[in-house]
Amino acid sequence: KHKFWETQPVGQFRDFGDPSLPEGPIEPPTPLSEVKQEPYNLPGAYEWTTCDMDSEETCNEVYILLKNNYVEDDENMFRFNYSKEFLRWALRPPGFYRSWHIGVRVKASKKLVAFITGIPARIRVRDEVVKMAEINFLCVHKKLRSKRLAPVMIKEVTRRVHLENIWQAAYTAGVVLPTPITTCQYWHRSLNPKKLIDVGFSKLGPRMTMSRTIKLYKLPDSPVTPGFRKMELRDVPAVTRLLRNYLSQFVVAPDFDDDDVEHWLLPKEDVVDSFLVESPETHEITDFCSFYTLPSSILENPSYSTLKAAYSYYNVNTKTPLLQLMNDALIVAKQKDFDVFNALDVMHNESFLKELKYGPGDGQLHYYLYNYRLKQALTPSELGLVLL
Ligand code: YNC
Ligand code: MG
Repeated sequence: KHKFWETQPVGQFRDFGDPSLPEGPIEPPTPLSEVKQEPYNLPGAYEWTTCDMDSEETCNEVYILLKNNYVEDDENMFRFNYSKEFLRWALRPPGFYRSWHIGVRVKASKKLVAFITGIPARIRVRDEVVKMAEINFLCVHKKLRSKRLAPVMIKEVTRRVHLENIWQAAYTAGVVLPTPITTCQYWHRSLNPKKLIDVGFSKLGPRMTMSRTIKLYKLPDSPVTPGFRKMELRDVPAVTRLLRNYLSQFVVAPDFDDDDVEHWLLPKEDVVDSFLVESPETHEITDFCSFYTLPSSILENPSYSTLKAAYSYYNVNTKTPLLQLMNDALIVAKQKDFDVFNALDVMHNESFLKELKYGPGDGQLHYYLYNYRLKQALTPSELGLVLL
């Protein structure tokens, strides 16, 4: 059934829940000299290219490929529209490898028709920190689908990850593959219900009018928590401490240091927003929340072309109730003109989703590890990892 995935070192459906199999790497690393030195073969009309995301021209080609061919919802009404600034941020974290930003071009025209990326990350699984690649942005042009190009791209990124002496990876997908470590659900909190209904993102509830719906989702004009403010560079050490301590409770979570926090969480306009609570008395940083900006193109709508969506990222509370902290996040997202605030049911998110009027989405997000077996699947609340 999975001609490609059956050949890969991933938990196979038949082994799942078999207590005799140990947790950890499925295959041991091979000596680097035994890693294939040449790229995998592509069909004759295509060639590999390494995409330099510093180059305005290349970044634009990637942007256009994804804008026209990347992930859509089940009903093909919306398609992710990652911005160029977002792509640069997502693909150039501390220690990134340019060789892991892999494109495929048509030899004759040089047109970019496929893409896959990896970035390095330290991910903790129980009490072991594992160097991994996070794989993302796998995309094949719509006209080249179902030609088995994806397996070649996955093998090529794997080869280039192996060349850096890294043997594990983490990734998410909307499709079921062997074998999810957990399956999460997106929840959506309307900020601009009129537009969401007009574009078909949400429906007017039964026995609801538009004006009652608008009133239902109304929010205060500004955050209510005293000391709630935007994160700054000087906050990096305190945020790292807060986040490391918080993430230590989850079974799978990133192992962030100061450099990672500066890259991933310091606010970057129209890419990532982070806020914290600084105690007005002690000036201690007690709580933190963040979200990233990922608009979607609205396909075939006469009045609107983009849906402005915020995605919950990492949130930590020690003093402020999580419900209040996340309501303040909704308030600042509304101030910034987002139409909707999305969150997965990971970490402690379940505790605020219903009360803050999020509704469950359709479609699921499956999390995977490559070459690392877990004895049992996790619940979403045991997962402390958010991929972009
Ligand atoms: C997918 N999303 O099952 P089998 S998520 C992984 N992730 O193989 P073909 C996928 N595998 O089942 P197409 C996958 N989607 O026969 C399909 N597959 O064993 C598998 N969509 O290949 C599929 N982006 O080329 C099958 O299919 C085989 O032409 C079929 O191309 C697939 O970024 C795709 O959703 C997804 O652009 C490129 O449909 C195409 O359909 C497309 O005939 C729209 O492929 C955009 C989209 C996916 C977003 C993502 C994470 C990717 C993770 C890849 C796996 C990484 C493994 C770790 C590597 C490093 C290891 C180290 C160390
Ligand atoms: Mg294909």
